[in-house]
Amino acid sequence: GTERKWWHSATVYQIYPRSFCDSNGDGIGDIPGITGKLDYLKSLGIDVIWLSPIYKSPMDDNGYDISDYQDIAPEFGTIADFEQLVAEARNRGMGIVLDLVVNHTSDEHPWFIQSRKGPGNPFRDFYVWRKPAEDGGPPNGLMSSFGGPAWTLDPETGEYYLHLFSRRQPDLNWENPSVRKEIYKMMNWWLERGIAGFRMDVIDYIGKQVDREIIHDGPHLHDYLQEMNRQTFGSRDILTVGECWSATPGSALLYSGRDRQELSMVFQFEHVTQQWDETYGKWRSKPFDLVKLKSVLSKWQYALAEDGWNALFWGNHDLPRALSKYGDATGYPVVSGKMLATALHLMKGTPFVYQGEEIGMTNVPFTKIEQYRDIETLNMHQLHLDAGLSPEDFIKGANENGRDNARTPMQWSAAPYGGFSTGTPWIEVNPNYSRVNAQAAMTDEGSIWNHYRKLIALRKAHPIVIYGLYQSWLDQHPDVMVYTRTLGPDRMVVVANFSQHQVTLTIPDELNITGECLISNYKPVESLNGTIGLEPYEAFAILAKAS
Ligand code: TEU
Ligand code: CA
Repeated sequence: GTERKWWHSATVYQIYPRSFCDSNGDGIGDIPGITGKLDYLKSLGIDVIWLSPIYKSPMDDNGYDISDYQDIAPEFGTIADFEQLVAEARNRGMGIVLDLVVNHTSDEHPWFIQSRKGPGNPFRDFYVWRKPAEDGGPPNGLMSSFGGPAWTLDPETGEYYLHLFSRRQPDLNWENPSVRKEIYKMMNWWLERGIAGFRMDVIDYIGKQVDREIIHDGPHLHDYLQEMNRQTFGSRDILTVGECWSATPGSALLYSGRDRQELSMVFQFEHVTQQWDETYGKWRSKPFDLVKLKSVLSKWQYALAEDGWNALFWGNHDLPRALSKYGDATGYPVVSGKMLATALHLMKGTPFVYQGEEIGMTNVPFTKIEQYRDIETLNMHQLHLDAGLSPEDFIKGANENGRDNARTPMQWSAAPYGGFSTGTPWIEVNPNYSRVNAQAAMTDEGSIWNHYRKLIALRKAHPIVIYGLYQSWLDQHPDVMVYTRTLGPDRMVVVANFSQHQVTLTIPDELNITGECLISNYKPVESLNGTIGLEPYEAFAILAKAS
């Protein structure tokens, strides 16, 4: 049986600080803005808040390029602001999880400024330097996620340095024990400030072996994670979640198995990357396939049924808005938003709500590249133009999967700029803020927001939601997701119609059930047998408890 952990029953809310709430009118979200919204998060039932990076940074990648791990970016506030946030959150029974970005730093980090001075410098081996190849070009064929080679020639020393992201994000050399020691020291500095855990950025990369062109799952990855665990959070009861785009069910058990002394859980991305185009990746729009989506989600539920733990999410700051990607933002926004929440939150694992998902925020209809801010999008746009692809095609792809979709300001009310700021925001607000906003959602009993609030409460009220064994049904059904959770004699059936048309569903005899309707986005459904007619995006859960 699974040993009980506090984060098994928790729901995490991800905040992208730059876009959450601006308290001083400079158009940029900040920490006091977050502190001012803690009651909003408390009323939703949130237990943990994961903050995307708040540290000093030139903001080349909006904070995922850190120049001082132990100071706050001035546009976000001060250490005192942060400590107040931690205290105010704790007063409300909530914890703060920080984003640990240690695959790379900013090129403005003092370590890199020293390192690039040359081979004699004690910090030289904090980063990955290589001599040019025979032809004077990059040492090997590694490519950056943000386009182009992962190597940049540094004229000062005539050597190349590695950056798997932007050239302003030089990769740290984790093979260097001094690097690991400095990182652990920094982590303990934050742990002593009472944080509730870490989300670990591209943590599957820290075991990279560059000369063998091994980037993720390197041979020492798990040695480093076990060392990190021992040296920092292992003795504390905190939540750790690794971002692992390369994760498989097998590796997930290595990261999160109960006897592994590594992490609590990992984010896997198979349900995301399976929809991408083989050649153009996410930049070529492609509708998602429910049968494939269900098979990936079920595979992960089965793989971690007895050990390890799933992190459940539809979106984050790198992904398009869930309602636009998997729901129906134009036709049935409210019922499809509730359906998506029901399908995800009643699976086994810790749910992560991305800011704005709970009020049905959608992708933003930008029409020109000047509206975009994300370095990945801007770099890829240039590469598409260089490759002779049409700008219109690129914008179509960015509209569907660009990261800025998740980074437009949180929509608090119908006030100017959606109540996010009294000044001009750093990125345009989605024009639908007058209809889609937190103020309207909280006062509407039938809103997506209230549906999330109920789901989050269900997790706390019913152990079957946390620990029930997952079993999928009707796997080949193209429109409907059906699964059961069982715990002892109790059984819960979850049905979610992912389609915009009515569906007549034939219920397998094994699924016959009569019980309490825990939640629904139309009228309550208390029994299943024979056939049932589902409305567009209809979703519900029935719990049959042994009398
Ligand atoms: O993302 C890692 C990562 O691989 C993504 O950037 C992914 O490649 C991309 O979004 C797919 O289009 C983490 C952070 O979540 C991301 O915001 C950072 O840009 C990146 O690492 C570098 O720190
Ligand atoms: Ca501000």
